[in-house]
Amino acid sequence: MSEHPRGPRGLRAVPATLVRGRERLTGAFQHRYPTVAVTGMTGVGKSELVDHLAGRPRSDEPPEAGSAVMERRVRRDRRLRGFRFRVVPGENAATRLGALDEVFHDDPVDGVLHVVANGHATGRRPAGTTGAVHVDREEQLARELEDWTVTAHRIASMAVRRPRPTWLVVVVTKVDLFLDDVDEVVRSYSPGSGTPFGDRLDELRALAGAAKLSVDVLPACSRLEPDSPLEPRQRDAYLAALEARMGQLAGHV
Ligand SMILES: Nc1nc2c(ncn2[C@@H]2O[C@H](COP(=O)(O)OP(=O)(O)O)[C@@H](O)[C@H]2O)c(=O)[nH]1
Ligand SMILES: [Mg+2]
Repeated sequence: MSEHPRGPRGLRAVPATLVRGRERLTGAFQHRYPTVAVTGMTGVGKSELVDHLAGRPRSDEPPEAGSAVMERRVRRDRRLRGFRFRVVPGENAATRLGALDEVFHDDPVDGVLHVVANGHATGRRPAGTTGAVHVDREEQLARELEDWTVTAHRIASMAVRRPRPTWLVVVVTKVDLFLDDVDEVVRSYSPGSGTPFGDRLDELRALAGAAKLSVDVLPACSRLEPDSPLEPRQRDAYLAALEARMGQLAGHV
Protein backbone atom coordinates (compact mmCIF):
# COMPACT_ATOMS: atom_id res chain seq x y z
CA MET A 1 0.00 0.00 0.00
CA SER A 2 1.43 3.32 -1.01
CA GLU A 3 1.86 5.89 1.72
CA HIS A 4 0.91 8.76 -0.58
CA PRO A 5 -1.55 7.54 -3.19
CA ARG A 6 -2.64 11.09 -4.04
CA GLY A 7 0.54 13.06 -3.66
CA PRO A 8 2.70 14.15 -0.75
CA ARG A 9 0.04 15.78 1.37
CA GLY A 10 0.93 17.11 4.76
CA LEU A 11 4.68 16.88 4.33
CA ARG A 12 5.42 20.44 5.23
CA ALA A 13 8.72 21.82 3.98
CA VAL A 14 10.42 18.43 3.66
CA PRO A 15 12.08 17.98 0.27
CA ALA A 16 10.29 15.29 -1.71
CA THR A 17 13.48 13.37 -2.48
CA LEU A 18 14.31 13.06 1.21
CA VAL A 19 10.85 11.82 2.00
CA ARG A 20 10.94 9.22 -0.75
CA GLY A 21 14.28 7.98 0.52
CA ARG A 22 12.96 7.57 4.03
CA GLU A 23 9.90 5.75 2.75
CA ARG A 24 12.00 3.29 0.82
CA LEU A 25 13.84 2.45 4.01
CA THR A 26 10.83 2.14 6.28
CA GLY A 27 8.12 1.21 3.78
CA ALA A 28 8.58 -2.50 4.29
CA PHE A 29 7.57 -2.12 7.95
CA GLN A 30 5.06 0.67 7.76
CA HIS A 31 2.18 -1.41 6.50
CA ARG A 32 2.19 -3.29 9.78
CA TYR A 33 1.37 -0.20 11.80
CA PRO A 34 -2.33 0.32 12.41
CA THR A 35 -3.75 3.54 10.96
CA VAL A 36 -5.53 6.07 13.15
CA ALA A 37 -7.74 8.93 11.96
CA VAL A 38 -7.52 12.03 14.15
CA THR A 39 -10.66 14.15 13.88
CA GLY A 40 -12.12 17.18 15.64
CA MET A 41 -12.78 20.84 14.94
CA THR A 42 -10.06 23.34 14.11
CA GLY A 43 -8.01 24.59 17.05
CA VAL A 44 -9.05 21.77 19.36
CA GLY A 45 -5.47 20.44 19.69
CA LYS A 46 -5.20 17.61 17.14
CA SER A 47 -1.79 18.48 15.69
CA GLU A 48 -0.20 19.09 19.07
CA LEU A 49 -1.57 15.83 20.47
CA VAL A 50 -0.38 13.79 17.51
CA ASP A 51 3.07 15.38 17.68
CA HIS A 52 3.31 14.07 21.25
CA LEU A 53 1.92 10.64 20.41
CA ALA A 54 4.34 10.36 17.50
CA GLY A 55 7.18 11.19 19.88
CA ARG A 56 8.00 14.57 18.36
CA PRO A 57 6.59 17.28 20.59
CA ARG A 58 7.28 20.82 19.45
CA SER A 59 9.00 23.04 21.96
CA ASP A 60 7.82 26.26 20.33
CA GLU A 61 4.30 27.50 19.75
CA PRO A 62 2.86 25.58 16.81
CA PRO A 63 1.99 27.43 13.61
CA GLU A 64 -1.51 28.88 13.22
CA ALA A 65 -4.15 26.34 14.20
CA GLY A 66 -6.06 24.79 11.36
CA SER A 67 -4.10 22.89 8.77
CA ALA A 68 -5.27 23.11 5.19
CA VAL A 69 -4.08 19.59 4.37
CA MET A 70 -4.20 16.18 5.94
CA GLU A 71 -1.19 15.78 8.24
CA ARG A 72 0.54 12.43 8.42
CA ARG A 73 2.68 11.32 11.34
CA VAL A 74 4.15 7.95 12.19
CA ARG A 75 4.92 6.65 15.63
CA ARG A 76 7.77 4.22 15.09
CA ASP A 77 8.53 1.35 17.38
CA ARG A 78 11.11 -1.37 17.11
CA ARG A 79 8.64 -4.05 18.11
CA LEU A 80 6.16 -2.95 15.45
CA ARG A 81 3.90 -1.32 17.97
CA GLY A 82 3.74 1.91 16.07
CA PHE A 83 0.84 3.82 14.58
CA ARG A 84 0.24 5.80 11.44
CA PHE A 85 -1.76 8.94 12.17
CA ARG A 86 -3.95 10.81 9.67
CA VAL A 87 -5.01 14.20 10.99
CA VAL A 88 -8.17 15.27 9.17
CA PRO A 89 -8.34 19.05 8.60
CA GLY A 90 -11.03 20.94 10.49
CA GLU A 91 -14.21 22.50 9.22
CA ASN A 92 -12.57 25.50 7.57
CA ALA A 93 -10.48 23.50 5.10
CA ALA A 94 -11.53 22.85 1.50
CA THR A 95 -9.68 19.52 1.66
CA ARG A 96 -11.75 18.26 4.60
CA LEU A 97 -14.32 16.23 2.66
CA GLY A 98 -11.66 14.47 0.60
CA ALA A 99 -9.72 13.68 3.75
CA LEU A 100 -12.82 12.27 5.45
CA ASP A 101 -13.48 10.11 2.37
CA GLU A 102 -9.93 8.87 2.43
CA VAL A 103 -9.76 7.80 6.09
CA PHE A 104 -13.32 6.48 6.43
CA HIS A 105 -13.94 5.04 2.96
CA ASP A 106 -11.11 4.76 0.43
CA ASP A 107 -8.42 3.56 2.81
CA PRO A 108 -10.35 2.93 6.03
CA VAL A 109 -8.44 3.36 9.27
CA ASP A 110 -8.20 0.86 12.10
CA GLY A 111 -9.09 3.32 14.81
CA VAL A 112 -10.20 6.88 15.46
CA LEU A 113 -9.14 9.54 17.94
CA HIS A 114 -11.87 12.16 18.03
CA VAL A 115 -10.52 15.20 19.83
CA VAL A 116 -12.70 17.62 21.83
CA ALA A 117 -11.78 20.40 24.25
CA ASN A 118 -14.86 21.42 26.25
CA GLY A 119 -15.28 24.55 24.12
CA HIS A 120 -11.61 25.56 24.41
CA ALA A 121 -10.74 25.25 20.73
CA THR A 122 -8.40 28.07 19.79
CA GLY A 123 -9.90 30.61 17.42
CA ARG A 124 -8.30 31.31 14.09
CA ARG A 125 -7.07 34.78 13.30
CA PRO A 126 -8.31 36.41 10.15
CA ALA A 127 -5.47 36.53 7.61
CA GLY A 128 -3.07 39.43 8.12
CA THR A 129 -3.92 40.09 11.77
CA THR A 130 -2.00 39.18 14.93
CA GLY A 131 -2.75 38.57 18.58
CA ALA A 132 -5.12 36.25 20.41
CA VAL A 133 -8.65 35.77 19.15
CA HIS A 134 -11.56 35.98 21.53
CA VAL A 135 -13.84 33.02 21.13
CA ASP A 136 -17.10 32.35 22.83
CA ARG A 137 -17.09 28.99 24.64
CA GLU A 138 -20.75 28.26 24.02
CA GLU A 139 -20.20 28.91 20.34
CA GLN A 140 -17.16 26.63 20.30
CA LEU A 141 -19.13 23.89 22.08
CA ALA A 142 -21.82 24.17 19.41
CA ARG A 143 -19.14 23.84 16.73
CA GLU A 144 -17.67 20.79 18.45
CA LEU A 145 -21.11 19.20 18.29
CA GLU A 146 -21.60 20.09 14.64
CA ASP A 147 -18.20 18.65 13.80
CA TRP A 148 -18.93 15.50 15.81
CA THR A 149 -22.27 14.99 14.07
CA VAL A 150 -20.55 14.87 10.66
CA THR A 151 -17.71 12.65 11.85
CA ALA A 152 -19.96 10.25 13.77
CA HIS A 153 -21.94 9.54 10.59
CA ARG A 154 -18.74 8.77 8.72
CA ILE A 155 -17.56 6.43 11.48
CA ALA A 156 -20.93 4.65 11.53
CA SER A 157 -20.93 3.98 7.80
CA MET A 158 -17.35 2.69 7.96
CA ALA A 159 -18.10 0.44 10.92
CA VAL A 160 -21.18 -1.18 9.39
CA ARG A 161 -19.38 -1.94 6.12
CA ARG A 162 -16.43 -3.81 7.55
CA PRO A 163 -16.35 -7.23 9.16
CA ARG A 164 -13.82 -6.45 11.90
CA PRO A 165 -14.46 -4.06 14.78
CA THR A 166 -13.40 -0.42 14.79
CA TRP A 167 -12.23 1.44 17.86
CA LEU A 168 -12.96 5.01 18.82
CA VAL A 169 -11.39 7.04 21.58
CA VAL A 170 -12.97 10.40 22.37
CA VAL A 171 -9.98 12.40 23.60
CA VAL A 172 -11.01 15.21 25.93
CA THR A 173 -7.95 17.40 25.72
CA LYS A 174 -6.77 20.72 27.22
CA VAL A 175 -7.74 19.47 30.69
CA ASP A 176 -5.18 21.96 32.08
CA LEU A 177 -7.85 24.58 31.34
CA PHE A 178 -10.57 22.91 33.45
CA LEU A 179 -8.69 20.86 36.02
CA ASP A 180 -11.39 21.10 38.69
CA ASP A 181 -14.03 19.61 36.41
CA VAL A 182 -12.15 16.92 34.50
CA ASP A 183 -14.33 13.99 35.65
CA GLU A 184 -17.55 15.83 35.05
CA VAL A 185 -16.45 17.01 31.59
CA VAL A 186 -15.27 13.53 30.60
CA ARG A 187 -18.66 12.21 31.69
CA SER A 188 -20.41 14.81 29.51
CA TYR A 189 -18.63 13.38 26.46
CA SER A 190 -19.48 9.78 27.37
CA PRO A 191 -22.12 7.35 26.14
CA GLY A 192 -25.32 7.50 28.16
CA SER A 193 -24.54 10.94 29.56
CA GLY A 194 -27.70 12.50 28.16
CA THR A 195 -25.78 15.47 26.73
CA PRO A 196 -26.17 16.34 23.04
CA PHE A 197 -22.68 14.91 22.42
CA GLY A 198 -23.48 11.77 24.42
CA ASP A 199 -26.77 11.32 22.54
CA ARG A 200 -24.94 11.38 19.19
CA LEU A 201 -22.45 8.88 20.59
CA ASP A 202 -25.32 6.59 21.64
CA GLU A 203 -26.82 6.91 18.15
CA LEU A 204 -23.49 6.02 16.60
CA ARG A 205 -23.17 2.93 18.77
CA ALA A 206 -26.70 1.85 17.93
CA LEU A 207 -26.09 2.34 14.20
CA ALA A 208 -22.75 0.61 14.12
CA GLY A 209 -23.64 -2.13 16.58
CA ALA A 210 -21.86 -2.52 19.89
CA ALA A 211 -19.84 -5.49 18.65
CA LYS A 212 -18.57 -3.45 15.70
CA LEU A 213 -17.44 -0.38 17.61
CA SER A 214 -15.64 0.04 20.91
CA VAL A 215 -15.85 3.44 22.56
CA ASP A 216 -13.53 4.94 25.17
CA VAL A 217 -13.48 8.48 26.55
CA LEU A 218 -10.16 9.63 27.98
CA PRO A 219 -8.84 12.95 29.31
CA ALA A 220 -5.64 14.38 27.86
CA CYS A 221 -3.37 17.38 27.76
CA SER A 222 -0.54 18.09 25.39
CA ARG A 223 0.52 21.73 25.75
CA LEU A 224 1.28 23.30 29.10
CA GLU A 225 1.11 27.07 29.36
CA PRO A 226 4.05 28.64 31.24
CA ASP A 227 1.87 29.22 34.35
CA SER A 228 -0.03 25.96 34.04
CA PRO A 229 -1.59 24.42 37.18
CA LEU A 230 -0.77 21.00 35.70
CA GLU A 231 2.68 19.49 36.30
CA PRO A 232 4.57 18.17 33.28
CA ARG A 233 4.62 14.70 34.85
CA GLN A 234 0.80 14.81 35.17
CA ARG A 235 0.55 15.77 31.52
CA ASP A 236 2.86 12.88 30.64
CA ALA A 237 0.71 10.51 32.71
CA TYR A 238 -2.41 11.49 30.74
CA LEU A 239 -0.59 10.86 27.46
CA ALA A 240 0.85 7.56 28.72
CA ALA A 241 -2.63 6.33 29.70
CA LEU A 242 -3.94 7.23 26.25
CA GLU A 243 -1.02 5.47 24.58
CA ALA A 244 -1.51 2.37 26.73
CA ARG A 245 -5.19 2.16 25.81
CA MET A 246 -4.44 2.65 22.11
CA GLY A 247 -1.91 -0.17 22.35
CA GLN A 248 -4.54 -2.49 23.85
CA LEU A 249 -7.11 -1.54 21.24
CA ALA A 250 -4.65 -2.12 18.42
CA GLY A 251 -3.69 -5.49 19.85
CA HIS A 252 -0.12 -4.43 20.56
CA VAL A 253 -0.21 -5.95 24.03
N1 LIG B 1 -3.81 24.85 27.19
C1 LIG B 1 -3.66 23.94 26.23
N2 LIG B 1 -3.50 24.32 24.96
C2 LIG B 1 -3.36 23.37 24.02
C3 LIG B 1 -3.37 21.98 24.34
N3 LIG B 1 -3.21 21.29 23.18
C4 LIG B 1 -3.10 22.18 22.19
N4 LIG B 1 -3.18 23.45 22.68
C5 LIG B 1 -3.10 24.70 21.91
O1 LIG B 1 -4.27 24.87 21.13
C6 LIG B 1 -3.96 25.48 19.90
C7 LIG B 1 -4.48 24.62 18.75
O2 LIG B 1 -3.76 23.40 18.73
P1 LIG B 1 -3.55 22.59 17.37
O3 LIG B 1 -2.88 21.32 17.71
O4 LIG B 1 -2.89 23.45 16.35
O5 LIG B 1 -5.09 22.35 16.95
P2 LIG B 1 -5.67 21.65 15.63
O6 LIG B 1 -6.22 22.75 14.77
O7 LIG B 1 -6.78 20.77 16.13
O8 LIG B 1 -4.58 20.87 14.98
C8 LIG B 1 -2.44 25.67 19.87
O9 LIG B 1 -2.14 26.98 20.26
C9 LIG B 1 -1.96 24.68 20.91
O10 LIG B 1 -0.75 25.05 21.50
C10 LIG B 1 -3.53 21.60 25.71
O11 LIG B 1 -3.57 20.43 26.08
N5 LIG B 1 -3.69 22.64 26.60
MG1 LIG C 1 -3.74 21.11 13.14
